[in-house]
Amino acid sequence: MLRTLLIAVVAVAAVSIPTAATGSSSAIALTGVVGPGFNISLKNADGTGVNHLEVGTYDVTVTDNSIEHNFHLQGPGVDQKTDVEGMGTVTWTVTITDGTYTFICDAHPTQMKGSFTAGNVPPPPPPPPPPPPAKKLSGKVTTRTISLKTGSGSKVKTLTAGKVKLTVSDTAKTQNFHLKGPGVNKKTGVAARSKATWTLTLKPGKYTYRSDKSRKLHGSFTVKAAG
Ligand SMILES: [Cu+2]
Repeated sequence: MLRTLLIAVVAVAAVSIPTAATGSSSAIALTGVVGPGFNISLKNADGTGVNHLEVGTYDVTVTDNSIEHNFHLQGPGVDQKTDVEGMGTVTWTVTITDGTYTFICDAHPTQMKGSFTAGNVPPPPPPPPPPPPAKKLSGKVTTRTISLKTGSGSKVKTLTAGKVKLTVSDTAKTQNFHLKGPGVNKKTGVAARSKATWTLTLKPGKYTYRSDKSRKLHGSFTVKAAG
């Protein structure tokens, strides 16, 4: 009876040991070295530099050869480092996921650095779109009329907030062109004929243009927020 029990215990132990061994050996080994000198590296088991890894578990064995440098591995879900003042060898078991990882010496981060990608690297964010060019407008005042038109010649009723380049033609010696609205208050002289070019930033709200000498000469338009 006791003999049977003993055999059973041995049998269970024999089965469980290989299971544990298989579990730990699934991690892939990488080797990191920092120092001596201003050298830092992270290599695959075959000695090549790590450029890209599959997603998974890795055993990173780091040898820190210097009291001036350290090895700092950082990226999605990973932040492991040795002491700058310390030396020695350490093994980190890390889970590498999609993204970009860096390894640097924290004391010399611009001179001693490296990086690799893993899994499906998220694409870099697209560059911001360039600001739209200034919209061209033309204003005109005569002795009897005032107008504000777009580049294509239609009357300005609504605009999108942003930059405009307004060319004003003041052909009347008795009138002027006066534009007023959020952040803008520009006018030509009443007594002179003149041409003016104003680069303006229009903000959401209502703008009016008029002659300061005649109530009949006026107009308005609305500016809406961009996007
Ligand atoms: Cu360093």
